[in-house]
Amino acid sequence: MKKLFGLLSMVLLITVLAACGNSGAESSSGEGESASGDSGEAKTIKAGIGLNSDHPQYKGLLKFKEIVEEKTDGAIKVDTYHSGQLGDDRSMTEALQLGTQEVVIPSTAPLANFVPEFSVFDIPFLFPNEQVADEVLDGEVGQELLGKLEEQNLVGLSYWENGFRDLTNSERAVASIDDFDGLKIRTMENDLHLDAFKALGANPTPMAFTELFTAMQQGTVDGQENPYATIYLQKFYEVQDHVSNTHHIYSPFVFLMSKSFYDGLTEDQQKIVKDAAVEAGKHERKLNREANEKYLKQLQEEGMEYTEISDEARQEMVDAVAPVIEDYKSKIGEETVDKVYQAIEDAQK
Ligand code: KDG
Repeated sequence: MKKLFGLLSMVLLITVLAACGNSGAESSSGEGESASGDSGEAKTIKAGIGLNSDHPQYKGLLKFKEIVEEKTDGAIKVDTYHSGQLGDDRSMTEALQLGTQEVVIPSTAPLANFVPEFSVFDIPFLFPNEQVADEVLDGEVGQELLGKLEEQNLVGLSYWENGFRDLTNSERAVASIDDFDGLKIRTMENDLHLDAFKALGANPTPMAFTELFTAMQQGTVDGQENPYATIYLQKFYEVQDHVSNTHHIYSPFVFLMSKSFYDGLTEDQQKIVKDAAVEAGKHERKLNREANEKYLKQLQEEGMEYTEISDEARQEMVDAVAPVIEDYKSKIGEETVDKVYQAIEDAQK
């Protein structure tokens, strides 16, 4: 009996050791994978965004999932999370650096805390329209900026669109710069946004998007600024009464991937995820433009009062923020600022 027990223990031990050896080899580094990256074990991309599942940003992410899973024949699986389920833009970006999350699509504004040059897109009244923004972002200088993310252990695969930001608040109709006086406005976590709102006379507070709705509901802030699609789809009209077409900043999104994950992909897979991020981005931009066009009307139907900013009133805002822009040129990097201004000029020729 003792002998039989000893034999059984030995067999069990050998089986366990063999199993450990196998799993170690498989998870080591994809060694022995075929060119298509098919090691038999699917790689998983955990992808998170801050906006909710109705927003074009999430629809774009689903498109990315569809393309990647189809083109890799299931060798790469994409799990999607919306509404800040994985955290806010900044903490998700940090998770990419640590390698605990693979994809996030933040606005460029919080990204400036990682690569200061991204703040060039925080310059108020920079882009005249979406088409010029597309040309600059998809052109040389936009791509050069994506390259700078590598030093931060991040890979920028493409630009998507958040869009032109417009002001909402629960205090008063904002028609001119005087109406900003003392308004408690939530801004994204970005110094240039903060200083620009101070220059307009407001009392700005930086805050993560995930905390914004409650802050407006509880009156911690009077207002915020975001594109109409976000204002409508996140139901901000439930806690905000006034909306004005300030169009003060155009926010791009950046499709970010963790560098350690990207480096672990085969060349074929890297091309697939890059192309998918570009393709899904085109889809997202289209949906987002359609959404921004239709949601201003629906915000009014939900009871928000809309105030149009006249050309003269907008010019006063442009003049008020001009010294802030001057001050930030050296912080952003003169070369980057000049290149972006030049690219905007070229795009309008
Ligand atoms: O998913 C993106 C959002 O987290 C965020 O970027 C939205 O513009 C935004 C904001 O105001 O924080």
